[in-house]
Order: sequence, then structure tokens, then C-alpha cells
Amino acid sequence: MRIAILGGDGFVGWPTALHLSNAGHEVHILDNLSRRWIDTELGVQSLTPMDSIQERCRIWKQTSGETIHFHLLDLAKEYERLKQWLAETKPDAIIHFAEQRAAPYSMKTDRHKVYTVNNNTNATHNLLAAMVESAPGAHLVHLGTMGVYGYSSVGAPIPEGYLDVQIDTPNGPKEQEILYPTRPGSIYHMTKSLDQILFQFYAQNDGLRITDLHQGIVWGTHTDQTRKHEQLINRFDYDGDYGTVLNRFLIQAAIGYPLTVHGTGGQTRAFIHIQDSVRCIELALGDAPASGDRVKIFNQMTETHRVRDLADLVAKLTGAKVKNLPNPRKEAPENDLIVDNDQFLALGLNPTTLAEGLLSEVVDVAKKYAHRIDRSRVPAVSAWTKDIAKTLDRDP
Ligand code: USQ
Repeated sequence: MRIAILGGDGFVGWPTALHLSNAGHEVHILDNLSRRWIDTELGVQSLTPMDSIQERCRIWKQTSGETIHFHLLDLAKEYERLKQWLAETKPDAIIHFAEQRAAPYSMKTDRHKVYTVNNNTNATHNLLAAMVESAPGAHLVHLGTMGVYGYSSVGAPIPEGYLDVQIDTPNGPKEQEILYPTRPGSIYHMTKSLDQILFQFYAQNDGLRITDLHQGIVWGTHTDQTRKHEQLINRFDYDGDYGTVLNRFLIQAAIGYPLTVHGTGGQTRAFIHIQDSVRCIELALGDAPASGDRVKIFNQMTETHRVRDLADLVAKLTGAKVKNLPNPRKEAPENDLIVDNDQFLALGLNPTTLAEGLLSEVVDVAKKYAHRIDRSRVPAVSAWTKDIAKTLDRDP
């Protein structure tokens, strides 16, 4: 297949580009490199040293013999160029990662809220409108998030996208299938909820073929391809805005920093290893809906864990100390979470679980690059409300 990967320079985008190129597909990355600019804005850098995207592609060609094409394009701002590129290149599939993906960054200030909504919503809508004009037959695979649901399973598993409800009408009860209700907990998660409505409309109105992957929190850093050469290494975020919880605990353990548990750590979340993430995207590509079908929604996660249990596990493995901190987020202090993920299992996904061996592999990566860590950037300082901001202890 000829595959366009929008946001192919990012944390999940880059290993996906490598994985699909390795599988023999013609891969085109479209990216505005905004993630690298945000590093500059925040004054942080990936734990792992990252080469330019052009250099990464050169090393991949040298290592594998395969070409990954790179196109500098801003999806949210360059509609006409996008439309033209799609018309000229005619991809069979389009994978859409091109959104600002950090909840804390999206809550940092009003400016960050506005940027995240403008960027994410325009990127998705520009893509859909351009697809109708220039690539109506392509299969769109979007990286969404489990967070659209608000992390509470009320005792029943969260289904894969849809819920049958019974509505009382004057003519008696009637069955209706609805999108599972969203309850986003950040501006970032809110944009992914908005995306769902855009997808529903374009599938129904224009017959676009769309798959939405509701992904959990990714952990790990290596995939089979990123291991092939030091310069193919994936990015690894540890700072308070972009670092995700388990990866943060692992680098904290590696540098002797107390594990930063927000509140009681009773938050239960869905997780997936980066290797499974790229595999799921490949599986979804091979299972496209037909034109006229509803949007196909997968829950892209393999296990659920409570934050404090993860901290205890990492502490046991490494001897790190755990510190409970005031929570910068407005979120339920404790929740249960049960999630259906039958569709990927049925397609042959064999989940990588949180084995100690894998955790220690990440600790090894963290130790190797520990000299690149700026300890002052570890605390999470983006508060969800002005009142919460006043409660934060910035120096654990
Ligand atoms: N947390 C801590 N300590 C930390 C960092 C986080 O206790 O040092 C807690 C947070 O308060 C939260 C949980 O860990 O309760 C998860 O936080 P996170 O930063 O790992 O994940 P989140 O903000 O939800 O976002 C990440 C990705 C996002 C993706 C999402 C999947 O950044 O792109 O969509 O995971 S999900 O969470 O399932 O919505």
C-alpha cells in the first residue's frame, strides 16, 4: 500500500513509519515538526538523542534499503497544499497522528488551550474535507484516545465505540445505537472527542472509510525497527507536560528522583506498549470498513493499572522511593476501569504485558541517557484550574 503518515515524526508516528516501511509499504511522512518546536518552547529535549527527520530517513535507507519520503506540511494551516498532495500522491491509506497530544500542555495557559483546539480540530477537518475532494477511497486510520470516555466503566466494560440504548417514546421503548458518551478530562481529550463527531459526519455523508483507534497510555521506547540503528531511536519524553506516567516513573527511578504519584494514585488507566501500538495500527489497516459503513472504533489498549500500583512495581524493581504529590489535574482520585479490546485480539494481537524484563529495559535506556535529564523539568506544573495551581508543591 501507499501510506501517508501524518505526524510521522512523533513518538508513535516514527516507529509506525518504520514498521510499515519494513513490511514493504510505500511510506510518506507529512509533518510540520511542531513537536520539535514545542521542545524548544518548553526548553526540554527528548531523553534519547533524536536526529532530524531527514537524517532519520537517510539512516533507514542505509539500514533497510527502503525509502521513507518526508514532506514538510502543516495540516492545520495549509489546506490547499494538502488537497493537492493527496490528489497527486493518491495514498491507499492515511494514518492521522498530526495532533497536539499532551493533556498538561493543553491546560498550561489559555494560549495553549486555543492552540490545541485550533491545531487539532483544523487538522482533522482539513484532512476530511481534502479527502472528499482528492482521496475519497483512501482508508483513514486516526489515533484517538481512551481518555474521551473519562475513565470510568461504571462496573461494565467500556465497549468499542458504540452503545445500544433504549429510549422511551410515546410508542413504547425504542432501541438506538449511539457513540459511547464522551467525558473528556482535558482540552486535549476534548479535541479527540470533537474528532469523533467529525468522523461520524464524514462517514455518513460522504462514505469515507474511517477507523478510530482509542489508544491507552503508551509506555516503552523501542520497537524492532528502532533497535536496528542508534540513530533510528524513538523519542522519549520525561518532562511534566509530555512525559507519560509509566515512562516518567522509569526515568525517575533511573536518576534517583522520588516517583511522582499525583494524589493517592488511585487513578486507573489503560496501557499499551509501543511495539503493540504499531502492530495494532497495521492490523487496523488490514481491516478497513467499506464505504457507507459506520466509523470502525477499536479500543487500542492491552491492560489496565492503577497509578499507585505502577509506582509500587517500579519501586520494587529499582529501589526508588514513592512520593504522593498534590494533583495538578482535576480528575477522579480513584476509579475503576474495565475495557473491551476483543477486536484486536480477534485480529491476532498478542499483547506485550508489563513484564519486569521490559521495565528494566526502559530503565537501562533511561540510565544510558541520564546525563541528558534536566531534573528541574521533571515536576508536572501545568494545573487544570487556577485554584489547583496555588496548591502545587513544585519541589518534590
Ligand atoms: N500521573 C501521575 N504522575 C505523573 C504523571 C501522571 O500520577 O508523574 C497520573 C495523572 O494524574 C493521570 C495518569 O497518571 O491520572 C495518566 O497521566 P499520563 O500523563 O500518563 O496520561 P494522559 O495525560 O492521560 O495522556 C497520555 C498521552 C495522550 C494519550 C493518553 C491516553 O499523553 O496522548 O491520548 O495518554 S489515555 O490516558 O488513555 O487517554
